[in-house]
Amino acid sequence: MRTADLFDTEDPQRAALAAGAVLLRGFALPVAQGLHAALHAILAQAPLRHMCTRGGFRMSVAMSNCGEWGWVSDRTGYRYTGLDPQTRHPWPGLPACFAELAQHAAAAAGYAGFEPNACLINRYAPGARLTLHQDRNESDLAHPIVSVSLGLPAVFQFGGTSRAQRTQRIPLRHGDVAVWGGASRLAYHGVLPLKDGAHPLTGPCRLNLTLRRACG
Ligand code: MD6
Ligand code: FE
Repeated sequence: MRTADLFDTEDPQRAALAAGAVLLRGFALPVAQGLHAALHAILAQAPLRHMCTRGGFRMSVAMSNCGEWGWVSDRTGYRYTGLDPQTRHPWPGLPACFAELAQHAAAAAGYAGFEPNACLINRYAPGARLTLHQDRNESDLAHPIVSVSLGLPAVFQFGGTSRAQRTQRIPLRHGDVAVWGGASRLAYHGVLPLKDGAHPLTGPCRLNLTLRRACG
């Protein structure tokens, strides 16, 4: 598919990535500063940390969470927890501005009634990357995932439901929101190593928020 064919001619801001997956270009721009300010408060309570994979590798992306549930990884595997294993406190609450953005983006992508209860926060410094993976720790895969990009641009890899299928490369920029569900919910995806740069809001990094309905 040519890149130009991805764009809906009715709305040039909307790109269909695949069945069930929609990219809403710049959708979060009007609220980006508010999101960033809320993030600052969250990360003071639940600091970013480099988790380990089950295989024992330190992840290059630094992570934290807010909401009822937080995604964690360690030598025993991947799961959602109600407590931050580092502080032993509940994860900070999901700010209203996060939930509202996710609900509006989901509805714009055709997933009305999305009520997130978990938000994974990813911070990429230059060189950080996320290898191809599926998001499959959520109990009900009928709910979509809403992914918000802030700061430096990145290249998103997006494949099929088997690891062997070829991937497309999609640039994700500050303010872009991807909504991901239906036939794409178990698609393999990843992020290529972040390039050096500086962004007026975030400085030398990219921040990604993925809002989910993790459990219940
Ligand atoms: C990122 N995102 O963009 C990593 N997962 O930094 C993800 O892994 C992701 O963007 C599921 C759905 C959307 C995503
Ligand atoms: Fe993911």
